[in-house]
Amino acid sequence: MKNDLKKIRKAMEKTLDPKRFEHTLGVAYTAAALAMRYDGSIKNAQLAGLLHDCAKCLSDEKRLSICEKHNISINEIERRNPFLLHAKVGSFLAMEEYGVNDPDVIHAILNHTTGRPGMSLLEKIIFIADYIEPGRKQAPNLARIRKLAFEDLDAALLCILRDTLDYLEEGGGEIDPMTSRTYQYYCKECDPESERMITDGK
Ligand code: DGI
Ligand code: FE
Ligand code: FE
Repeated sequence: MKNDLKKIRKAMEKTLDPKRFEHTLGVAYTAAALAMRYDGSIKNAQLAGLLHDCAKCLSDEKRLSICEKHNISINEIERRNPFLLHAKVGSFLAMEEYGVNDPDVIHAILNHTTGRPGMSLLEKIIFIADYIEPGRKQAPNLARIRKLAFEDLDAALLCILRDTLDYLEEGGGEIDPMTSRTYQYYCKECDPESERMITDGK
């Protein structure tokens, strides 16, 4: 299948449940808006946004079996929390089923849940759009992070990582080492001015 946005949108409507499809459209449009703000590729933002959760509505068994069949590595945390694999499996399906060959788009799908140290602009945009899209309701500090995302991308990234780690710590969720490494990396990267924006909520 060609990387035609309309075709991929239709394919997502088929493969995702209605709520996940709505979320997907929200991420695609929010990612496009962030790409406009930060001079990124609007097309790639839409493409990665549309595909980022393409493996979300598969069963855990199916995700595990796709990994095993195609030699995709599974760490201990992923084995115990197979929903985390929707990012790895999603990036595989984006290549194999949906014909995506742009490595940046593939990486944006692959790293959209845990992030990674040294993310590209597109990876950051998808990670952030996933958290702030209009359909999201529950996260703390959402209004502030939504505004911050259009002012200082790295500050928004750090805020999301910190809130996600807090949420996992409070709820007893197992933390993937990549999520903590990403947070630590961006703590060091973030300049003091951004740090002030995060803590003051301005
Ligand atoms: O697929 P979505 O729900 O749209 O969003 P997502 O892929 O970012 O997944 C969000 C969930 O992933 C959220 O509940 C926090 C969780 N998460 C992020 N990093 C980790 C994690 N869960 C665990 N157990 N460990 C992590 O390191
Ligand atoms: Fe996801
Ligand atoms: Fe998502």
